[in-house]
Amino acid sequence: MNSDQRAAFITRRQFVTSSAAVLAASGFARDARANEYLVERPQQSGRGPFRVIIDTDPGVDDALALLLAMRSPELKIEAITPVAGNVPLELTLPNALRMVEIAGRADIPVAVGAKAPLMRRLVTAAYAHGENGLGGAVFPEPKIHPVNQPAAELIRQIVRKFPGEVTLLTIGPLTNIATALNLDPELAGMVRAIVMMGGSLSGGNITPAAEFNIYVDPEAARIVFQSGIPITMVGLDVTRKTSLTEEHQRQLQAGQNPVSQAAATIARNALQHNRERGFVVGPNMHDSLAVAGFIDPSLLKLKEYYIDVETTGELTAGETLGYSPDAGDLRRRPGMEKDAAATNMPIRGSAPTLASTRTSPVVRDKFVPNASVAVNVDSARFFELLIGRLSGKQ
Ligand SMILES: [Ca+2]
Repeated sequence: MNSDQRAAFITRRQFVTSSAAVLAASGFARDARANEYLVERPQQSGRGPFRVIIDTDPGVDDALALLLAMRSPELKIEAITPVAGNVPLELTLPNALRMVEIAGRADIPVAVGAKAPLMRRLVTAAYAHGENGLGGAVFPEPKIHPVNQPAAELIRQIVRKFPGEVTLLTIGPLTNIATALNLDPELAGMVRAIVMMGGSLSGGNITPAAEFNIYVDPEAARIVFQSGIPITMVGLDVTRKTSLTEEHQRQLQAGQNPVSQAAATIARNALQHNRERGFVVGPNMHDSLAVAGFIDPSLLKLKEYYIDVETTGELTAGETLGYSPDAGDLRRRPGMEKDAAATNMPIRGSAPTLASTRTSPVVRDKFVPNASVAVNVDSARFFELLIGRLSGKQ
């Protein structure tokens, strides 16, 4: 496939992505009138199991997300692929192995991912996750080992083995996923969907512009957003509403199983870390929300956007831009949402510089959504699911 063919392929795939059939298949219902995806209940009973690969950088909230996933019968976890992010790979890899061991799920292959972003030096978030990535919670060295294939290769093999079936749950920087897509140009067309913790349409957390996962590897994120794979973006817009509390910690502590006890230890350390650093908010369960939103889509309210990633800004790299003809100042009054001027909204970039060969600010002629972005969350029901699953109550 040459680059022109690939561009046409992506355009077609993006068109298909926005179709009701794909959305229904991915478990989200579309309310055409509001152009939003609303609850479709009941979802939980009988949903799945779905084949998933979890790409992760544990990470306090990753650790709890992994434990949640491994206790959820809706998921058939084909692999876990640690990547450098919150802390270096030397820590995210053993942290992932520890969680697999604690959950008694040594059947799940864990594959070694990327040590560094595609084109940048690694920036970590030890300030939020502690030097060991688990808020300082100490667990024994894992006894189990990763498989031989590198993460990107294992992702490729699994997706090719089950074309159209595998959802990528990505809760770290997107380096492994972009590497897999770069290895195999046909792979994007075989991935069922991506459910991503990442991005924000309402400001960042590591810079005013960027959410951490996208900030760490914006070039990888851009490859993923432009891949044509149907994406659900669970970003800071909703994950900011998932602060863990002392009460949640007590509920985990009361759970009489190794998973609940480990989660309680991590939660206790994370709360203490947050308190000592004086953070007013959090610790937020960003990654667990992405996993929970896949398990039970009725937790999230979604809206279609065209998402692009800033990669060249001196201060803003990793910012996710959300284009929509019916958001912000561009929205039309009822009855005019389908006006040609609205639906033909071009995607506008920065004004061309004198030195550039680009002469127009328009980077795409027409709005075609490439992601469903979570714009609201039922936080109470999210925590019921998270704490219930971890503590063994549901
Ligand atoms: Ca993470």
